[in-house]
Amino acid sequence: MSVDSAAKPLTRLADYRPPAWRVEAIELEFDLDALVTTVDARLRLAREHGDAAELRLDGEALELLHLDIDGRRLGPNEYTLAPGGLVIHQVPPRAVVSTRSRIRPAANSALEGVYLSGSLEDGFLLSQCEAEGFRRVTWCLDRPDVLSRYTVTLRADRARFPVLLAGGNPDGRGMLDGGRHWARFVDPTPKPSYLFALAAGHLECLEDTFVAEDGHTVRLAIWAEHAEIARCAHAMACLKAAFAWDERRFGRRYDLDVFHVVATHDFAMGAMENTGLNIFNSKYLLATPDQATDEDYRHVLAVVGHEYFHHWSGNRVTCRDWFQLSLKEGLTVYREQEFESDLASRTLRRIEDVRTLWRVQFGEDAGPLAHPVRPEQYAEINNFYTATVYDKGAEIVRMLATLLGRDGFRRGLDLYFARHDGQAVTIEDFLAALGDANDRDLSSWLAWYRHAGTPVLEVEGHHDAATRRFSLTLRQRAAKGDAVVRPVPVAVALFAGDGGRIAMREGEDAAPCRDGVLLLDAAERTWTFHGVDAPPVVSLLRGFSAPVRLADAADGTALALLARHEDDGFNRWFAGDALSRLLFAQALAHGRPDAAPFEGWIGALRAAFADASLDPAILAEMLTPADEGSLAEPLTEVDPDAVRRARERIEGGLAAALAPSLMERYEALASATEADMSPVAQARRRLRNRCLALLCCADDAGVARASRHYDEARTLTDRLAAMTCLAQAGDARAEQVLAAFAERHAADPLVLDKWFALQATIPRPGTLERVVALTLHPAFRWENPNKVYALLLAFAQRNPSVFHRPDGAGYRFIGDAVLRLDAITPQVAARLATAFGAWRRYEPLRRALMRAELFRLDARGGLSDNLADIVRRSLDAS
Ligand code: B3K
Ligand code: ZN
Repeated sequence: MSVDSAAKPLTRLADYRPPAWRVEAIELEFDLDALVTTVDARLRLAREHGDAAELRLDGEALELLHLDIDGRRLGPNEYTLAPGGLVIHQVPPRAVVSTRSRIRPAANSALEGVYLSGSLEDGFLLSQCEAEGFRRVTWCLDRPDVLSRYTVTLRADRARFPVLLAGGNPDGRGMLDGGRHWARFVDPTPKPSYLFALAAGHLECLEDTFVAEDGHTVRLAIWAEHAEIARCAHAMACLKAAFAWDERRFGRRYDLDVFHVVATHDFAMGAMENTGLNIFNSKYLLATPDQATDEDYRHVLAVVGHEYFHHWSGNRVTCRDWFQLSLKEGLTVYREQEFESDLASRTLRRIEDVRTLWRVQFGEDAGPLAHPVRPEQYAEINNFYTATVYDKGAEIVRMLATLLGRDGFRRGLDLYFARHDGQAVTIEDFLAALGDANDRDLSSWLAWYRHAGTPVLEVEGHHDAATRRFSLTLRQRAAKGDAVVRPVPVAVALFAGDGGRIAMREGEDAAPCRDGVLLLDAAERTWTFHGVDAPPVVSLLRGFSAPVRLADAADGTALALLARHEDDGFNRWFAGDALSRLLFAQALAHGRPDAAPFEGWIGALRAAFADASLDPAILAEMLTPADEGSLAEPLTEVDPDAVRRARERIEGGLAAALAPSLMERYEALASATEADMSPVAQARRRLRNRCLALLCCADDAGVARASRHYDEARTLTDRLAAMTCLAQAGDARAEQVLAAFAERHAADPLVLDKWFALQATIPRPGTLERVVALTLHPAFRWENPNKVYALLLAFAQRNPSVFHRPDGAGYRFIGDAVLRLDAITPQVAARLATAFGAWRRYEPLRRALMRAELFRLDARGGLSDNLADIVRRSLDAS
């Protein structure tokens, strides 16, 4: 296949047409079996638009056994089977189309449609439909704007599949002849096909109830295999918290009688929000202190919340087409962020989100895979579940919430949900509802959805001592050089030289500023503040109020002042981070950072150590310079070895300068090793482990301390922290500890994933050979996405100096892995292949090698649509 010939034709937003047919109801009957499952489908159809009698149904990997219309069997000349679908030539305006087909779950390694999790003997069956997997279940109109009522009957051998589950409310169950049984589920609310789900097998249940404010009681059931059901208690607590929070904060109630969640180890992503039957990657559901890290505990909270919040932002109000994906994902990520912020630490969650935004989304937006939050076209929609759609989409929602204020935003969302309940809508509908509820025209916000690229914010301050006025000019420049103006809320505070806040009194002639937020709604605007005695230090983008890059070369003295005195926790961290980036740039350019800003940084960190009110988790973040990927992101001609050396200088300098404080704090936090999973205990562990890691950079005593830390560890978090220090230091004890760890956790795939990832990210020359050897480890399975992500994606994304080895061996290894995976799970192969996306930003040797690797993949031919799309876009874009 050549670069020019995409395998799959493009789907374009401009070509959207409402569906010609409505599917009022779907009745599905499954005779479940791992090898061959039979699916009977009855679609009650009504023609909605046009008078064409032809009906095209989507279908993939289905074996059609027969096809009836209104009870009459169709002959072979009455329909045409084509790749990807079935065309029935004559269908009356109202008709019941029935199909019987065969599917083969155990042979389905794509992890879309119905497939088998675990072994043929005792694994269980489950489904994944978003975005276009329902067409692998049965013949259908597989598009999100076709909403239907679902009645699902499952039949199976009772001994082999004792539990039968589908979305919706239970509607009867019973025994059949021959040891078989059945169960029926009815979903009273019309839904799109991507939200269909089933699960069947040996599953055990953890049950609880949630009683809503109006007394409605929901049965909550988390299902997992026998060995894992005891690890679901945290997830249940999170689920109840999510129900309560969405009711309190956004007035959202759950309307079905049951809410099921199923855990599987075989899942290509995090989790899936199918109505009434969420399906989760075990990684985001199971958590006990010995088998999950603090980070896992928080991820479970966030993902359980996220999927539940989709019940309204996604399911009850869904997307008209897949171009609108961010309508549900951006909004739901925002809701998830708020959930965790309200329940745990707002500042910490914001720091983590912004770190990810910079590292992943800004990079994506600057490279060949860049696309608008609402793309205009796609070849393969599965490749658009990206940081741009999710995280930049959430940033847009966050800006709107900032603009409208807490109450205004709530009013807007209330109207959006009330107006569009039961509909499939667009981003325009969302903006209209938020605007109507607040008497504002928000149409200019569409610019954020329509245009790719990260805007640059230029800032100019001017102080006039005579009039005691300070004027601040903000200017926006679109990254791609176009003239698009986006509304940019810039939250600002002014600080005096002694670190005190200066009140922002605006002049009458100025553009309005509400609660310190300046709305830059033009290419350029100026605000004038009165009563300012001396040139102030401006703290910009407080709370990271807009997803933009700041243009100005940072002033080290001003940043050091903010890193000490900002009372917005995020911007205090932000200033320190900007300062460390400045030092990194100096180290990269001339081998070492300049003394004065380095002292300023260390001084601010010393002050942070002395600040008893500072959350230990935030101090830990202040002590963590950006990773190599994030530091390299704004660079051109990247040399990953040079980036690594420069970062090590900064981190090593920090460790040396602060060693006594690090040591003292490390000792003082000894009690943080207890297996207490409260946020306070987690924050203390986070700081203690950060001190440990920095002390390891400082001297050999640090490595001995890590070894002791491992022996004394009471939590998985501590054990991994110590093992990482030993492995990264190349210490002799590392191999022994790694082996003991693998033995201890041999039966636990999730913990072994961490062991794989830890080794894949050791930034030492022999790591590639280690990773190659680990692909032969008995616990590694190419069919299992978690394993692939833990070993291969972690290597490609989080070990830049080894993945980018100048001999190209890292590229060749990942290229081979991509090809191998493409024959198994194309989605996973495509995701891994994005590791080559940024090839243009590297120095000439690596650039040529990465490009050659992409050409090699392309030349192979027969690639899946998923992979072909990533390869083509990576090479194509100018
Ligand atoms: N909606 C799913 C993602 C589906 C991905 C399909 N390739 C999970 C989520 O965002 O909640
Ligand atoms: Zn989601």
